[in-house]
Formats: sequence, structure tokens, C-alpha cells
Amino acid sequence: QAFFKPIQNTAPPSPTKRHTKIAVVGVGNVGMAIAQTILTQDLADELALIDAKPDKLRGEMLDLQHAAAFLPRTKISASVDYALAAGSDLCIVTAGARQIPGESRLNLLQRNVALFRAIVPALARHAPESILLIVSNPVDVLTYVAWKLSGFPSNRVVGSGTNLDSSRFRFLIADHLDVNAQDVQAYIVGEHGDSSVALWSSISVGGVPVLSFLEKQQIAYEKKTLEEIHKEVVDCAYEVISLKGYTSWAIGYSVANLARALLRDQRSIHPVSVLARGFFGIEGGDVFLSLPAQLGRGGVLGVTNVHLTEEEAARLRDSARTILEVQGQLDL
Ligand code: 6V0
Repeated sequence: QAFFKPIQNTAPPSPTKRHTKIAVVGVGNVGMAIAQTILTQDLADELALIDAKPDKLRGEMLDLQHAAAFLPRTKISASVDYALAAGSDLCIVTAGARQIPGESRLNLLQRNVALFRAIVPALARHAPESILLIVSNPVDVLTYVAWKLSGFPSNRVVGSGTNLDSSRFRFLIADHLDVNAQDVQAYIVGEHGDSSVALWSSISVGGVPVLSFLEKQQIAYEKKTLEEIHKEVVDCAYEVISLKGYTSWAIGYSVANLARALLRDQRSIHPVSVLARGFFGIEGGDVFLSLPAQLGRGGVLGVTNVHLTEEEAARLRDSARTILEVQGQLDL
């Protein structure tokens, strides 16, 4: 006996009505922060959680389901089986191995490549039309690995890249100037982490370009402050990790922001890891690096033709070379 009696003359829903499904692989600190932001922001009709640990998965699924009374309606499911990703529009990968004390970065990377071998082809098989959004670190190399293992066109493989670094940058500039971070435009591009490149000329507040404003006012010392702010951006991830053991909330919001841009066809510009070969003189092989990219329902729609100084472009190319060297040592 159905709870509701159907009214007369009902018809099935229109087949053109879109149903949005997001799969999140890895329900650790980062995966769950992303999942909960997606739920509170009403970004999906269906959320599929996938991990290798069945108990943790079921616990996380139940805990989220128990919040249903306070959230927009989303069907939440969980499984160790990648078939759960079937029909996903977006697959977000946060699964990662933890560094063993004394382990080299390359060894950790090789272990993550082994994880990706289990994850990415399975996602590609079950959700062949999806966009892959990679979060696991080192994100630029792993986005390349995901692109290779998926066989997807490069516009449907993107890494969260420096979207988070840029939001940290905007927060710190906003804090320094005592303005709203949403009014601060500022991009960090390149490799996520230590060798990221701050695009000084891109910084503007409420439409006012900050550097040229300072130059006109002959306030040279502020440039130094900005450089210190960039250093703080690089250091602050380490600080959060040393204080609380991991980072989660900011990456959760940052990835949900990318999910919205992609699935709701926002055509907005985000510094994310994309196939960078051919841009800004990056040559020598296929490499993923963050560039200001336009995102929409088709994935990566293009890269902004932003002006880089020769020094900035050279630093980007240096990062590309370093990443290509690492990729060359990978057993793919
Ligand atoms: P965590 O809390 O250890 O979670 C990792 C999860 O992955 C665990 O639940 C594991 O069970 C799961 N997992 C491991 N192997 C598999 C597998 N084969 N299939 C499915 N699931 C598996 O780590 P945390 O959530 O803190 O971090 C996850 C990843 O995100 C790490 O690689 C981080 O370095 C990376 N981050 C990336 C950021 C970015 O800006 N790109 C920011 C923060 C963290």
C-alpha cells in the first residue's frame, strides 16, 4: 500500500528533467568535507560514496542520512563497489595513501598510482560520460595519471589544483586590507603547493588593480608584504596539518565551488589543474598544472589568456619540467 494515492491523469516525469549525481571516492577527512558541503549547498540529487573500508563507509553514510531532516533532499548511498558510480555526472577522487614515516615522496606517489589503477578505470567504465575531478595529492601528477588511465578527453579531467591556494591568498589579502575576500580577485597558478606562482598583476579589489594602484601611490613596500602573503599561503597548509592533523573544511568548500561551476554550467574562471601543454610556452610533454580555466557542463571550456610576466612564465615552465621529470620516473 503506497503512502500516497496518485491523483488522476498523472504522467511520468519529463525525460529531459536533469538528475544530478556526484560520486565521491575516498571518505576520509577531505572526501567527507566535500560530501557535506555538496549536501548543504544542494548540488546533487544523488551522492554516491565509495571507499575501500566498508564499516567507515556505512558509518559515514548513516551519519549523513540522519541529517536528512535539515537538508535539501539528496539520495545518499555508499559501497565498496564502483558500480555505484554508474550514471554519475561528476566523480571526485580523494582517495589517497598516507605517507609512512621516512617514505620518499616518489614512493608515496607510486603507491597512489597503484590506488588510481584500481579506481580510475573502474570509474571510467561505470560513468563513461562523467567529469573526473581529482583532489588526491600530489594533485597535478595524479590528474595526469587519471587522464591517462581513464582515456577521457582532457576537457573532462581536472585537478582541484591551486583553487584552494588562491582562496587562501584571497583570504589573506582581504584580511590585510580589511575587505571582503569575495571582492578580492587574485590568482595563484602552477603547481599546487610549494612552487606555486602568484600572479601579482591579477590582484584587484573591487575592480581596482592593486599593484598599479600601489605603484602610482609609490607605496613600494607593499609589494614585499604581498610576497610575504604568498609565502604564508604556501606555509599555511603545513601549519593546519601540524595543528589539526589534516586539512578539510577549505578544500571541502573549494571543491564544492568547482562542482557547482561544472554541473551548473557556471562558465566561471577557476585556477585548476588542466592539460597545460602549449600554454605559456610549456612544452616537452603532457603535464597538468593550474591555469585560470573556464569551467562549465562540458568540463574545461578554455584557459584565460592572462598576461604573465616573463618571470612568472619562466617559473611555470620550471614547475612543468619538475613535474615531467617525476612523471618520467613513474611506472604507468
Ligand atoms: P584520509 O583521511 O586518509 O582519507 C583517505 C581515504 O581514502 C580513506 O578513507 C581510505 O580508506 C580511502 N582509500 C584508500 N585506498 C582506497 C581505494 N583503493 N579505494 C577507495 N578508497 C580508498 O586522507 P584525507 O582525506 O585527509 O586526504 C585525502 C587526499 O586528499 C590526500 O591525498 C591529501 O593529500 C589530499 N588533499 C588534497 C588537497 C588539495 O588541495 N588538492 C587538500 C587537502 C588534502
